[in-house]
Amino acid sequence: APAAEQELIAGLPSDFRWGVATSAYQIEGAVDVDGRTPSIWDTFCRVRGAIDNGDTGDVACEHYTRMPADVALIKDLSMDTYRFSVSWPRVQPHGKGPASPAGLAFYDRLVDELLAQSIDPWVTLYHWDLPQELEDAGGWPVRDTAYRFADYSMLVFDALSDRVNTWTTLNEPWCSAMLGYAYGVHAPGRKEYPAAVAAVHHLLLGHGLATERMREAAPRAIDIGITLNAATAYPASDAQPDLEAARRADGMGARLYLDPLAHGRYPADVIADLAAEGVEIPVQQGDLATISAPIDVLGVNYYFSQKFTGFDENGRTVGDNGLPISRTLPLDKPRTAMDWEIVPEGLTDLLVRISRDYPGLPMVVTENGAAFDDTPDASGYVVDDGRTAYFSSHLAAVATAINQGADIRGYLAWSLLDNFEWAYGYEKRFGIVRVDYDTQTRTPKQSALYLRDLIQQLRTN
Ligand code: PNW
Repeated sequence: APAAEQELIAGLPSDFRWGVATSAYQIEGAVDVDGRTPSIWDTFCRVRGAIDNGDTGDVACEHYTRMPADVALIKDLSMDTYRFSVSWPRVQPHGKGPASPAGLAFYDRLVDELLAQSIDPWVTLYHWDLPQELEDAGGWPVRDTAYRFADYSMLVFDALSDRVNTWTTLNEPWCSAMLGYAYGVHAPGRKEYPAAVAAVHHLLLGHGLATERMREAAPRAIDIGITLNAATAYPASDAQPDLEAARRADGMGARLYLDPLAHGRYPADVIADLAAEGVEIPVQQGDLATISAPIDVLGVNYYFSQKFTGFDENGRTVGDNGLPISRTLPLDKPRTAMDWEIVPEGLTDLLVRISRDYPGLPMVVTENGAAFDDTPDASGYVVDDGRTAYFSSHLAAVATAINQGADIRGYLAWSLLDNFEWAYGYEKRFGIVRVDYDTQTRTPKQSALYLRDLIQQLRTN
């Protein structure tokens, strides 16, 4: 890595948390064993054209049966934290009612295995796999789903809270609501804009209800948080329409979540933007107090940032629909295989901005990583220079944010394994460990060894 980056990274705190992240549907496979019922992703994978190559999570990385070896791998890589998600339909097959003992038993074994290796388990309760039965009842646009989520959360909490100290309610509610219910590119594949905004509110309400109940039931001091995906929205220029486009993007992408969570109110400018589109957030009495229940840690997932303009190609600022123009323009940076631009300074700017606007909220980077077109040698080893450089530049960006006063406690790489990359199927590889899907062989890539060596060095400092 460049010397300037190395120096910044070497200055990271000695008690910094290091880990890797995964999610249930992306790695587990075993979708029809031990009483698990379909989630919205099992259903969506069967929609023609929804997923590249017609891929599904049916087999994935077979983590459900290979879990002990995968935990050993995390240990080999010197990670102290493993962030995984619990599959709702595995643990509570009907989305309501009793837990499935066999489903819970898997996570019970996983937690024991992690603790036996001195790895901290970080549980995410919802990483997008809503039980299909709850979608059939309306899904996240329906208020009842928030209460179902809180009930489900308590089933998991009751089973694991004797050993698990860190609990994350939701992973990236923006993705669940917008990709799932507005753009239709993620499960359940609906394109219903007002419903998507209702989904945002009910996801946040579910977070708040679960947070209140877990806190109340906690056997000791535990950490509760939520993970958001956010980015820095750069204006293309200082022209008013560009500044406005960046403001709107930041409003819908970040402040629509951060403001109710941290301040107990939806941002007035976003409410006004939505009203101009004829959309209202279905807030009921007391909801915002629930949503703003205190949390201990904010998870930040970061992949890229974008530049926004309020002008169309013809210089107009208002579209045919009467709404203001919002478009992204290239920042002219190199891109990953996802076609996402590589913008490490966007991570610094994001972390510094959150720490300034929402003070007192410790942060952990709960996902950061990149897909590249890996070329394995005969042994399966991948010299992934692009991914290694991505980690180095983004770790330096985190260190820069800390040096500017941001309270960042740790960094979790996405992802432990190549896995089911949602609408892109298995084509896009985010793993620091290669998975040969024919043999299920795991081979740490160069980037994994880079992180391992780095962690070992920093620990001995
Ligand atoms: C995250 N976007 O998803 C998820 O938490 C992971 O499950 C996923 O594998 C990872 O990032 C890589 O994609 C995102 O369109 C999906 O901006 C889409 C976006 C961001 C994050």
